[in-house]
Parts: sequence; structure tokens; C-alpha cells
Amino acid sequence: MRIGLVGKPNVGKSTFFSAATLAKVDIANYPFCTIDPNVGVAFIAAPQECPCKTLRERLESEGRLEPILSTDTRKGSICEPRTGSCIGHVRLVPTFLVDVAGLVPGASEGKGRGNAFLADLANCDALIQVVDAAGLTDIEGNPIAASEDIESSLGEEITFLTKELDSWIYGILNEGWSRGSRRVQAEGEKGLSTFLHERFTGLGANLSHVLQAIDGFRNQWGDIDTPWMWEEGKVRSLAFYLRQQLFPIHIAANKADSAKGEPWNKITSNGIIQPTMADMELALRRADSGGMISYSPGNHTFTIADESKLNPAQINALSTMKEKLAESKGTGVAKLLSRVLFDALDHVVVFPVADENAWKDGDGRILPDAFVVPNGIEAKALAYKVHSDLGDGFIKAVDGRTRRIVGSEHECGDNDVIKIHAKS
Ligand SMILES: Nc1nc2c(ncn2[C@@H]2O[C@H](COP(=O)(O)OP(=O)(O)OP(=O)(O)O)[C@@H](O)[C@H]2O)c(=O)[nH]1
Ligand SMILES: [Mg+2]
Repeated sequence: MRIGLVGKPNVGKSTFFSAATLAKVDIANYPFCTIDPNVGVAFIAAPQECPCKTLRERLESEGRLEPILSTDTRKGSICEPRTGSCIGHVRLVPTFLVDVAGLVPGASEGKGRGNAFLADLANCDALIQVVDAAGLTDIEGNPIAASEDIESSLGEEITFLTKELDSWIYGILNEGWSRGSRRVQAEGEKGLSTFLHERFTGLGANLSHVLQAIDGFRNQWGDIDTPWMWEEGKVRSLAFYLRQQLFPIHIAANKADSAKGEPWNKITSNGIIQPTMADMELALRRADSGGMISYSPGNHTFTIADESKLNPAQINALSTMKEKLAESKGTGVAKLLSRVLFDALDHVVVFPVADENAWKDGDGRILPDAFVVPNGIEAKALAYKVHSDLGDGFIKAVDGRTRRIVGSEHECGDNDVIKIHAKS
């Protein structure tokens, strides 16, 4: 999975990115601080408890494992993740994040950093638009005294970005439009879907995106009859439906710590709207990696490791953060990523294993892999995600919880443990 961070300059995209990935990137209070995109991996807590909890309970009841010791640093987890980690049965799974340069009005016509960074968004499964909920910047990202009319400046910020993305998609669509409409003339509606699929495959489009976009378009405009006669507005409308499918946009109402009131409650979006405090998340995660505090992303509080090692200014700053964190019920950063991945994109976590009883791989590692996949993915499609040989040689699968044998079309659900049998 790949989630892109977009928005006008100087809103906190790189701060959000760094807080979520712990990668070191440039952050500054001026526009276009980021030029080349940053790509990193964020680890997100799986929505359900890791199956290693069920496994532990089974082993304990069979007398094959001692109960959890109070000194256990992994708080009972017994899985051995190849990537990510698991403590207290909270399994962290990876997702890619992309932090791109700020977008200014006119970008799709080449203004600011132009189309170059629009292309950096290709292959993102969803976008998070970071907006400045404190109103500390103008539309081009220049610092200003806090905006008086935050509601309309947020509205403007959101509309302009959607319009830029729509125009970008329109540009690509329009360039090949005469060829596309000729195909519809020859092949009917099928010609349109094939054309759109081919045209946008480089941006990560699959057939289902295209068919859903056509559906939305048809609901508004009726039958797709004579596209070669369409006026510009109708082609733009098709571009809009395509953009919605290719790049659904969710909102991080950032700098929530400095916002007056809760302006995010007054904006509208087709996606999720989540207040965030990226700056605080970054500070907390850095303090945690430095051993100063113990903090897990998503938590509403943290503990100080050893107060005697801190100076009064540090203690003061930490206690202010603690209050703010409790009041806001977390910084919102991990929460938003989780909501986008698991709720909006409807993905689930599935655990392929080689041994359906012990839930181990061929090397004896317990539950080493956690795959983030679309909800209801068929067993054979999952096999292909694990390894193309497993997909090609697919014979059957076994549900590791029920031990039932299932076929290639079996739909996998959240937290399933699956053994795949394939011809070698
Ligand atoms: N008050 C507050 N300031 C924040 C927050 N997040 C980021 N900032 C500040 O906003 C400024 C811009 O942050 P960046 O992360 O560089 O913003 P950007 O969107 O990547 O900017 P460009 O790369 O220039 O497009 C910095 O001064 C950050 O410290 C936040 O949650 N609250
Ligand atoms: Mg940046």
C-alpha cells in the first residue's frame, strides 16, 4: 500500500511524514522546503490483536508455554515478525508513505513545481491532504498572522487541490481523447473502459477503478453514447470520476494544537477528516526513540523514563504536551493512517503460514508475515501476493483457525491465518 501526502506548501506534510516513518527529512517554516519526494515506510497497528495471542492461549492451555511473566518486554507476544514488530499482541504492519513538494494553484499548468511532482503521486492508493487548520499560512504557503476566516481559507485550500488533481487527470485524458472516442465508436462502451485502463495504468489504475468511474459518470450523465461529440465539461466530469477512484482524498487538519476552536468540524469532504498534531507526534516519537519517554503512536498518553535526568524546561514541555495529548485524545497521526488504510480502503491483515497447526513458516518462525490486502481477497490471489510460484501452483488452502480446507475462490477476512498448498 502507498499513501501520498499532498497539500499546499508549509502545512506540515514533511513533519507528518517524518513523525510516521521516523525518517529524517527537511522541515521548515517556508514554502517549497521539500522538492524531491520522500518515500518511507510507516508501521501501523493492525486493527485486531495479533493471532499470536490465540496461539499463546492454546499453547498455555496445553501446558506447552508458561504464562506471561511481568518482566516480559514483549508483553506476551510470541510471533516473530520479519518486518514491523509486535508487543502486547499489537502487530505493526508496514505501509509506504510518500511526501511530495507543496502544490500551488496552477500546478497542473506548470506553476510552482508543476506537473513533475504530480507524477510523484502515481501509484498512491489514497492521498492525505494535509491542511493548515491553524490558518498560519496563505494559499502559497507563506507565513501569515492567523487567518481570521479559517473556514473559508480551509475551504479554498481543499477545493484548489482537488481542482488541480482533476485538471491533471483531465490533461492526460484529453491528450488521447480523439483516439479514445474513436474506440468507443468502434467497440461501444467496452472500448471506453479499455482505453481508460490503458491510458491510466501508469498511474496505478486497474479495471475496477475504471468501471466504477464510468458508473459514477453514467449516474450523472446517462448513457455513454457519442463521446466524440462531448463538450469539454463532460470530458472534465469523466476526469473527476476517474480522479475520485484513482486518488481518494482524506484530510489531515494539521496544526490542530494551534487552531482556534475546531474548524475541521465545519469543512466537507468525501473522505475522512481527522485533526492532527504532526509536530507533537514527531517530538514524542523522537523522545521515545531517544529513551526519554515511552510512547506508542496512537496512545493518549506517555510515561517519562527518568525524571531526574531531565531539566525543568524539558519537564515543563513534556507536561504541557501530556495535557494537550490527553485533551485531544492523541495526535491523530496514527489514527488517520489506520482509518485510511483499514476503513476507507477496506484492507485487512492476513497471515500466510507454512504449517497450519503451529502457525510457522518453513524455517520455524511463528507468524512471520502480515500481509495488508483488500478485504475478501481470494485465496489464490493471496497466494500470488506471497509468491508467484505459490499462485501458479495453487492447489488448495487451509484456514489455520478452523483447519478447514478451502478452494482458490475462498475469500480471506481480517486476521485470517492461511496455509497455501501448491505444486512445487
Ligand atoms: N503548530 C504546529 N506547527 C506544525 C505542525 N506540523 C508542522 N508544523 C510546522 O509547519 C512548518 C512546515 O512544516 P513542513 O513539514 O516543512 O511542511 P511541508 O508541508 O512539508 O512544507 P513544504 O515542503 O514546503 O511544502 C514547520 O515550521 C513545522 O514545524 C503542527 O502540528 N502544529
Ligand atoms: Mg515538505
